[in-house]
Amino acid sequence: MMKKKGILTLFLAFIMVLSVGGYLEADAGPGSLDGVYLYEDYDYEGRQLYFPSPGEYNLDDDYDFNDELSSLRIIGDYAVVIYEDDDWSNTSSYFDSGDRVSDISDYKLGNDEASSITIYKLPSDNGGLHLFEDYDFEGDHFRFGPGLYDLKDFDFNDEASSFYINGPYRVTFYQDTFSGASVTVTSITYLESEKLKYFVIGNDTITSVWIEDLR
Ligand SMILES: [Ca+2]
Ligand SMILES: [Ca+2]
Ligand SMILES: [Ca+2]
Ligand SMILES: [Ca+2]
Repeated sequence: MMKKKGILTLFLAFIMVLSVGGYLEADAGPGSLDGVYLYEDYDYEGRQLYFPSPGEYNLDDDYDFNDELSSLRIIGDYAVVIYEDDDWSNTSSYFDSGDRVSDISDYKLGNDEASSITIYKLPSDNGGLHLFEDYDFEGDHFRFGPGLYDLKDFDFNDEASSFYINGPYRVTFYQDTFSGASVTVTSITYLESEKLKYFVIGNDTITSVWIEDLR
């Protein structure tokens, strides 16, 4: 009986480790597994945190990594939003698949400021909704897979000016947080009409998006 309980306790401990996201630290050397890598120093040096799973993470209590981030890398199809404050608030910077950031002071967030992050899994082959800050696919760029997204969480409220959809997705754009005026576009109608490349649902008004996978 004792033995069985011991195994159960071990099993529960394992589940708990998994449920906080699972991370490992390595002193040096770039990882090769898919995921998001955060580094204490510039040029991918110093203490490293590795996140293989989507989720929301506070860097303060859980990882003893508050206001430490200086560089990062993303391997595979992930996006990460990095926030200045705990609990996913205040200024943020967005990065996605393949990004290598050797010096985060070049970005809005700044050096040694990061306190919380959200990691998203993205579709393969550059799929999903691509949103741009400016017309003609210029300026800051964001990519989203299936799901509901409040652009305020991305520090990107009322900023989108152009978009395209890559793959079999239906996208609903809302002027408010999943309410107010909305427009739904599917990638099929997009493919049929080049003009939709330049279709904008009210410039600088989009606050949230809902992306459905049509497969
Ligand atoms: Ca640092
Ligand atoms: Ca901070
Ligand atoms: Ca804009
Ligand atoms: Ca709006």
